Amino acid sequence: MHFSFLLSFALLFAIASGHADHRDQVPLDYVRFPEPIYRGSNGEVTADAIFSGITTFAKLPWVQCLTRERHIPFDIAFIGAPFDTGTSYRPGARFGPAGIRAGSRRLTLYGGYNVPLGVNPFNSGLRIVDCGDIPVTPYDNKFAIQQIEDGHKALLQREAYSPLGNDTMTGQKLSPISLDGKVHPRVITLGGDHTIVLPLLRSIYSTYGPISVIHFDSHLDTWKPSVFGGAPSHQAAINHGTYFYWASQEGLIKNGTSIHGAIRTTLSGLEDYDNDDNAGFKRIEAREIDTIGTDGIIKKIRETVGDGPVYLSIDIDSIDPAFAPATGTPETGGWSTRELRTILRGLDGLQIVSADIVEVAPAYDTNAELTTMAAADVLFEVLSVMAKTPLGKVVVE
Ligand SMILES: [Mn+2]
Repeated sequence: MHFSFLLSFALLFAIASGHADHRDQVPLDYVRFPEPIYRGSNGEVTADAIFSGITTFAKLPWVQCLTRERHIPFDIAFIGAPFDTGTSYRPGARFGPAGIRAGSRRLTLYGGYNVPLGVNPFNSGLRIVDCGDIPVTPYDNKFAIQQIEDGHKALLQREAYSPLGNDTMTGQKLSPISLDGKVHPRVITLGGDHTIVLPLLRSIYSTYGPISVIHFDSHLDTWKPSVFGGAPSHQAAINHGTYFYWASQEGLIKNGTSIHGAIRTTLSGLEDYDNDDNAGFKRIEAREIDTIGTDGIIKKIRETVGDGPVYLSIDIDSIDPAFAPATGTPETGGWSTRELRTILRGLDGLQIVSADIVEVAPAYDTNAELTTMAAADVLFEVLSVMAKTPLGKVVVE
């Protein structure tokens, strides 16, 4: 094959010149934009492809989107942001991207068809890739936060591979919802602690302007630095409990159309809720699952965010530690993995421009990989919702 020839040539050249350039490394079983991984019963692909080889998210093709393959377009990209130096309690989310990828290995074993949503995101015509990780320094938070913003922007500000389709419900022509009128790809970020959402929202703002946020978390994360962390320095004031405070101060969040789900943290006092109101959020308490159920929660979310562009941020600690123990600040009394997945499927049809999952710290996981599997499966629902809904609004004639 032409490409393999070029690749072999590049590798030979690297070896011959004694210059083992990192950029020349590719996974051992690397296949560019393969046919759907599972091809029925003709024996071309066997189950061992799921547990052998180098692991990307859901065994998707690895594209070096930030370096030598920046010319390759895509529709949805997974990218890691291995940052955990904004954590208040248990560190370790820098290993989140690697852990989530390991937990995602089996997503396509049977083909990846999502029965309740009626879609196979891996076979939906979209080009979905794993871009690897944004390089993030563990020594300097200010620098790292800039790296994350730059890395995310470098992906988001490109044009998508596929042209915008028609509205899935009405069949009418769609027009893009971005500020520059172009169709941009969607980025799913694997955290990292929750601090990364500040640079991610800065990137989102550059393409979509102020955004509605759906935030699943046991904690508010809108705390003022004086309340959370004490803010001994300006840099310390930006951490995984305050990033939404800063995002709101910077005008990145659309006030009044954002909402938290699964909240159950203790507070410094009820004034934390006043502060949260001021940051632009409504709240769904974790315990509301017992009264209004998943249907009621879905309804509240949809009524709050409407049909405009929305960013989705999922803290794995929204799930109960019985199901997802490996996280930075676990809180009991959370939702089950099943409940969160049901709620996510209830977002079907929303204009989710990008998403993340954060606070997965694999060192605290069970040997059964409960948390990283939960994280991967949660993202499978997000990916399925994205695959079903093109990012566009119906053109009004
Ligand atoms: Mn959080």
